[in-house]
Amino acid sequence: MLINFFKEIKSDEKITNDEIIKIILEKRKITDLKNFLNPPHPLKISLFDFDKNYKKEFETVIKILKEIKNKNEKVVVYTDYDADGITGGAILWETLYLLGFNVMPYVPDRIKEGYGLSIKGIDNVISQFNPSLIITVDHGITKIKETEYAQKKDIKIIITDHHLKAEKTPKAEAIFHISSLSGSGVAYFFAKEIFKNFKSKNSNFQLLENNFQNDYMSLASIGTIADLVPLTGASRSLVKYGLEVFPKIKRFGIIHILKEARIEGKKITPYEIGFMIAPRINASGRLKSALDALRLLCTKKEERAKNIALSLGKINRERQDLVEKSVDEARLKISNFKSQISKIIILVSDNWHEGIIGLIASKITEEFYRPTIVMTKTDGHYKGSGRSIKDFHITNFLRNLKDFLVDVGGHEQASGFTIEEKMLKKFIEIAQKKANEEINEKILEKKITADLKIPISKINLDLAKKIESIAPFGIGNPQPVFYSEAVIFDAKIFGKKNEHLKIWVTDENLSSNLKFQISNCLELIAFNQSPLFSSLSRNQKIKIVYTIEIDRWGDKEKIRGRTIKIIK
Ligand SMILES: [Mn+2]
Repeated sequence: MLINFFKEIKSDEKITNDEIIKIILEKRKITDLKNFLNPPHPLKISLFDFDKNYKKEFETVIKILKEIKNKNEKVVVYTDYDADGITGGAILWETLYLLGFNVMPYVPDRIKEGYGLSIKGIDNVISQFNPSLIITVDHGITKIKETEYAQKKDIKIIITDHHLKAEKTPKAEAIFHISSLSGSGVAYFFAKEIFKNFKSKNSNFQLLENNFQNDYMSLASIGTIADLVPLTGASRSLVKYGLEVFPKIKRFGIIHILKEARIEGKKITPYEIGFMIAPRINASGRLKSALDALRLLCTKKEERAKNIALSLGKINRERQDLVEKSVDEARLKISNFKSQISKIIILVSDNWHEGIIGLIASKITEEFYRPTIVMTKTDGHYKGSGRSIKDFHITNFLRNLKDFLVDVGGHEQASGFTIEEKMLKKFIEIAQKKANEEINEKILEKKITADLKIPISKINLDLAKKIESIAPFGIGNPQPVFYSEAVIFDAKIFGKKNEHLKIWVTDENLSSNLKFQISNCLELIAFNQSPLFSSLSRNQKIKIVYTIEIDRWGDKEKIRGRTIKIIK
């Protein structure tokens, strides 16, 4: 196990906690400290702050919307089926609806239509709603011929998206493409600008004002975290303030998701969003229609919200079971490999659910620390999903094999592709061969990355408080990780089944003198690590990689560490 760190702080070094924070943020290329510690409120950020050309672009939007409203023509908000699309779609659909537009949401079917605008999807929209305008949320920036197709059918297209641009963009009536935001973030600022233009004399003025201050901000924070958008700049503003207002939200959909996930009344952090709330919204689109999740977020009927939340909870558990079962099958396939595990793991099934192959690949990558490709049969084709380890660009790897593939897309760590059945065998053979050439042992060595190597004596409650001030943590701004070489003072096991471990550690140079006592030690919790207990002893040297947090009860505060890895 390799432990990487950005900088080492020595025990005789004089350094303040503020300086430690500065070093940590520097590593993240965050230099505007003032703005970072006090990010501007999303209400103070305008769509036009992202690109000054948007003022002109937006005039077109207003012109189109006014015309449509006068003629009472139909608008369709065409969104994506994942948590980012669903929350963004909810924001934009509801804004237009409350402003009196004749507007419907449309969420494509993941399996039958696939991601984004499609000819099939546009045909469905026409037959169901016959709109004169489609506004996309969280997709569209690459759909040139689909945009043209809709326009030929006399439908205007406005695109809001954050995905990677291609060389050419569609000839839509207006495009708002902001890559530093999530799709729901773009929808938030876009909808807010529409509200600003149509708010006068509107009877829902107060309601919408409140929504942009609370509900829509927290919906956008769900989409931003779920889509793994870096929590810096305006995305940090949305998430920081969006999470703060969660307790104020009376929206039945949110209340009942929290209830069903048993986190009602709990502080909502990116963890609760990423592991409890977003998976429930995503589950809907993975296993059945995602429109239910959008309905849940917008319904005014409490009974309906409760029922959909319960059903999403159930689908999410089904999804978890399905992933678990499929991962078991994947493990079995791996154990059947004749020789040792190859440098890239490639797995094929005829019956894994297409909606979860990415999740299977993630779990296998994590467990075996190998880039992993998982493929499953769909009608006529195989769909594939790849996940990678540090320092290996899986999408570039697949792009170099594009002669075998129908299409491929993604980024460094995650990829999706389609392949024809007759290409499968050859593809696997060549991919294995290329992986053998390109992946060296160094890449396959498991690595842990810490921000700082630091003596235990420099870790204190005030530092933990300063760290809290740079939250929320997530992509782009992860929770700071420390690495210390320490000695053990004491250890014990705890938990319902004695499954957890608690250790008290201090610096090595303290262990031989009178200061070697519990009050000078840092207490650390190691979840599910009790099997280590019997191999630990006082004075033993260990290496620990950990995060720190504040343990609060009543009005008492205490610093506590949480181990990521203990290395003896
Ligand atoms: Mn998105």
